[in-house]
Amino acid sequence: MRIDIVTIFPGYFDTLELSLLGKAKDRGLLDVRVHDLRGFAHDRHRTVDDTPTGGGAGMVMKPEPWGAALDAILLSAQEAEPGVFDAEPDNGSQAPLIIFPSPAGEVFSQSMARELAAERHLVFGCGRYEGIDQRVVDEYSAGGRVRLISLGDYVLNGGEVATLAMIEAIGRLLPGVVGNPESLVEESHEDGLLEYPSFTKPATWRGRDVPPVLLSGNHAAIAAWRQQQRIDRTRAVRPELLPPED
Ligand code: JEK
Repeated sequence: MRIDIVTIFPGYFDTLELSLLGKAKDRGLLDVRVHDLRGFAHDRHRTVDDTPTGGGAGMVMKPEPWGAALDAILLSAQEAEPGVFDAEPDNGSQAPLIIFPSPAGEVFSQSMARELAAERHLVFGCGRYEGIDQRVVDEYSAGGRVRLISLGDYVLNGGEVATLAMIEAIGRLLPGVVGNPESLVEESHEDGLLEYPSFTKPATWRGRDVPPVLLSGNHAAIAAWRQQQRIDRTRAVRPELLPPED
């Protein structure tokens, strides 16, 4: 998968070199390219923001640098793979999908991560200040390959942290990225309950014993205990995830 990121803070994405995703990059499974939006601002001060039209607090990102950055990325995608823009957006298009992290977007979820992991090319546009001039979203939405996605119902200072979280969730679903595919198989059979608690050695730590059933070697009893833990935990902290009882 190819991922382009447009940001005024490229340093946020240095962490993509670490851990699982760094290895995926080294192994050619993930091709991440970070672009500094200021490199597409052509005035002397490389200005990317301006005052909100109609008044209001804060600043808004100017459309021109965004247009230049996104056009350059889309052009390079087309040059790399000339067929990608041929199909219609609702007909299995392989054209890049542009994601604008936004507090006004659809809320990100595991099912969305699965959808996005099936894409060939994602482009993340990370806004700052009060966000990006709406005409940028409208301009690229005309191609039918734009999504506004929110990380959750709280306010961040920009799209960078949301982009990192989404890339981590998507990246671990790509074939060959997670070391032990068994853990992904387990997840794909998910029923929406919270997970069971995990333990390792030693069997006693600070007077706290591992639940004895886990040392019993009785695999059916272990599976039953874990499933009950999942139900109990879900009822305690996320009852809305439980199937409706009648
Ligand atoms: C992208 C700029 C900062 C801060 C004003 C007024 C109520 C806030 C934009 N889950 C998520 N939360 N926040 C973001 C996110 C924040 C961003 C940008 C994503 C670009 N900002 C900012 C305040 C406001 N609003 C009405 C909400 C707007 C995000 C994601 N993904």
